[in-house]
Amino acid sequence: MKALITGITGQDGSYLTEFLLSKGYEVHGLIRRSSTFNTDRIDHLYKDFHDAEAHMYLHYGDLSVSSHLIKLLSDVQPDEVYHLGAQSHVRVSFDMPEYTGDITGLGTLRMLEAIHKTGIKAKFYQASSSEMFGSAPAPQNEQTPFEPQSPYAAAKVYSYYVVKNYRKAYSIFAANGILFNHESPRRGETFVTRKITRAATRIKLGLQDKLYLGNLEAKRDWGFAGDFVESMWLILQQDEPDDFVIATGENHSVREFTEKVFQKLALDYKEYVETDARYFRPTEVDVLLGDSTKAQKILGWKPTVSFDQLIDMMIEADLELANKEKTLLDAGFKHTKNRII
Ligand code: NDP
Ligand code: GDR
Repeated sequence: MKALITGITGQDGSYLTEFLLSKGYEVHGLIRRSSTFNTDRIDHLYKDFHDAEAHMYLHYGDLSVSSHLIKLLSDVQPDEVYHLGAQSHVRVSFDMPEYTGDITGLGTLRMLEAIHKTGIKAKFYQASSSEMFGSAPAPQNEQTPFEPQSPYAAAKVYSYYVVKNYRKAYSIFAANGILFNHESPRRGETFVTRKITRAATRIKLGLQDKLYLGNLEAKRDWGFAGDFVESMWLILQQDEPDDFVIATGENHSVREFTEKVFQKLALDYKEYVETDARYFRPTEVDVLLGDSTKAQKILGWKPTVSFDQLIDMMIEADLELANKEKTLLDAGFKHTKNRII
């Protein structure tokens, strides 16, 4: 089987690639040209294409250019397409609304049009999001009406509906996985969980003094990315295309997450955490809590990693990173990374 993944360099793309390779798939990924390396998360999976053991192939392109997508689909002829590529940061979508609409919204339409125009019989997975529920009361399931609260969420709602439309209009196997927040040691460092585990571990080792956050009262249903990518595959193994909510069914506030991380490092978060207005959103999503009964029944999917295990996993990985940084500093090297987040 052949899979094509957009967003292969992202958190989910890397876990999904590992998962599909372990199932014997040949995996093709769309990557953007960048002046710095952007393949950190998949470097461990890469083998030179001359190597007989190579099963992952990368192709340059961009979701803003239809011709790239049409060519890629014609060249690869995938059985399954996992469309994960997006401008995925909610706060940033307020700063870059038009770009977010173009990539996160129209990018999906371009992918579907490419499947339609090339006539390829690929199954299509769309990375829909719990952000689409926005201010709708919790718990949220497949019947909950969308009330998007950001340009990002509005773009995902657009994508959700074009998926349903192409399914009906052209009989394309196109399905939405409506995934609630999922995290891991590979989570981007500007998303709140990783920002917290990264900062707390650096504070523990004396590499940082303060952590500046936005709204501490927002509640999210946080799961482990490794569990969640499996649901993407299960959704495409069904006989009929359908839409599924994927969530743990448990939520916690940002404050609770922060307190727990610092506590596990024997620190009191109140001594280190301050709020900064720049991290608040013009419109916030206060409470997300997913009801994934349908996925559990039909897909047989359920999460395996608990909230506490997820935090432990992220702390362990970030402690190792902070230790490396400290070792370099102690040996006289300069700070290797100054982040703007
Ligand atoms: P990331 O932000 O980690 O990854 C986004 C990916 O999209 C990266 O590979 C990025 O490439 C790629 N990308 C961005 N812009 C373009 C472009 N113009 N052309 C081609 N590729 C592009 O996201 P996640 O892995 O966390 O999420 C995967 C998908 O799932 C996203 O669509 C996200 O919106 C959605 N989602 C995520 C959830 C989560 O909790 N993680 C929950 C629900 C939905 P590069 O590396 O070059 O930047
Ligand atoms: P989210 O994730 O917006 O849910 O989108 P994020 O981790 O960015 O925010 C979660 C909550 O934490 C609050 N918060 C902060 N957030 C960030 N990034 N930085 C801060 O300093 C901070 N302080 C408080 C936010 O206000 C919010 O309430 C993620 C992305 O992966 C989307 O692509 C995906 O669709 C959704 O999850 C489901």
